Amino acid sequence: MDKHRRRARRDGRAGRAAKSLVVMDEGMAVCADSLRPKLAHAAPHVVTISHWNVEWLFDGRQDPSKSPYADCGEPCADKHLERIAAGLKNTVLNMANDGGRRVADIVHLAEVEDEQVLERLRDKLGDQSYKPLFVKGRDTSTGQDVAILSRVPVLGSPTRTDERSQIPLSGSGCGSGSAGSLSTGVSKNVVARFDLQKYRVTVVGAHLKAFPTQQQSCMQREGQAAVLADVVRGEISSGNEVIVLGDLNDFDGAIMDANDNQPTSRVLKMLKDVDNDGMDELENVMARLPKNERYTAWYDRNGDNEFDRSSTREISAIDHILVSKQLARYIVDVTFYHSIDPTSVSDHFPMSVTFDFEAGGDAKSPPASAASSESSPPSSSSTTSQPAKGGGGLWSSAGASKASTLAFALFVGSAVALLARVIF
Ligand SMILES: [Ca+2]
Ligand SMILES: [Ca+2]
Ligand SMILES: [Ca+2]
Ligand SMILES: [Ca+2]
Repeated sequence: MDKHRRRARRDGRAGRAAKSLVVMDEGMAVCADSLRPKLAHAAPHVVTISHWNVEWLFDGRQDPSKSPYADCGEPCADKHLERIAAGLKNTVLNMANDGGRRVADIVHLAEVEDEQVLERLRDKLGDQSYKPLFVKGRDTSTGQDVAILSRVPVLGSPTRTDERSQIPLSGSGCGSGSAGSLSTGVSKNVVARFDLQKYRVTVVGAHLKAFPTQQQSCMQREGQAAVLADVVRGEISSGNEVIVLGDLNDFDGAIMDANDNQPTSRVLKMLKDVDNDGMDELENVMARLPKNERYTAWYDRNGDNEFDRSSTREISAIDHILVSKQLARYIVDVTFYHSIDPTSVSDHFPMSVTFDFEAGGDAKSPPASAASSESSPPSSSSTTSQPAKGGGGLWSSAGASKASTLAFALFVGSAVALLARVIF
């Protein structure tokens, strides 16, 4: 938070002259905008989907005191909005990316205040072909929401899940002690469906509870993962492909990030193997990157407000894009954009995955090294801590019935229930 306060004060002093904080080349962006092709209202055969935690993209008016711009107000919030717009134009929306092939069609954002701020961001980007998709969430503590800008038409209206999970889940590796509450929902999530070529794709965006290894947060996040896994199973049962993306605030124990961070939770495992049968339904696209590029966030561990690019101590991969296996066959590119200055723009880095639906759709598996040497669970605890089946859902809470022989029946039952209640 010190970093935020310093930034806010600096913005307050510098006001509109703080151009040097912007990481992009403004001239290039204007040029890029004028070159942006006008897309037909249908998904092109090359589709890029991106995610970025834009760190308190608020309007500076009556913002929660946790916001770094609460004190300085609108001038600082406006400055931050400009930085984020510039950051987007310089990364996931940069026409220089592969001749425009990798310009994002669907951008998921975390830490957006509301629909009005989302619209202001879109207007700042200067491209009205991106439509704001927003469903107000339930994080009353921060007021933060997740949101989507999309130039692919959404099917119906975007929605969200308000389901809850009991916590802690049995077999949790989060640690002993209280979960701090009896149940949890996913306060920040969005569910939107798109037709991407011949596939109906459900995009599930989320921002999960912060603090990867803190015990109660870990337990809550596992409950949140159980809720999202329910949604994913329902969508797959409906015949849809699925992309789960966002700030999941947790590490993937099967794919080491650049700093070898290990999760204590099973959040990523649960979101990849959504029916807990030992086979992943979703692939983490990070596996396709070399290990030294696998980081999405900066944490100023030594509190010096400096990001030391020569060290891995302050970086981690806690944002993720998980893609169902059928879609994953079409992945032609994965990029984490590390050009962003995390000390002045956002403490997270933007990320993209690009699909080419005319590129064959086969032989696009992650590198063998990622699959073989790194997809093994890091320790025996991964197998011993398998979540118990039964109870009220696929992942039961501690103390709930462990009627594993009923697991299949319950799975079918929950899938039918999901079909009935999930969305549209
Ligand atoms: Ca506000
Ligand atoms: Ca809000
Ligand atoms: Ca599975
Ligand atoms: Ca530092």
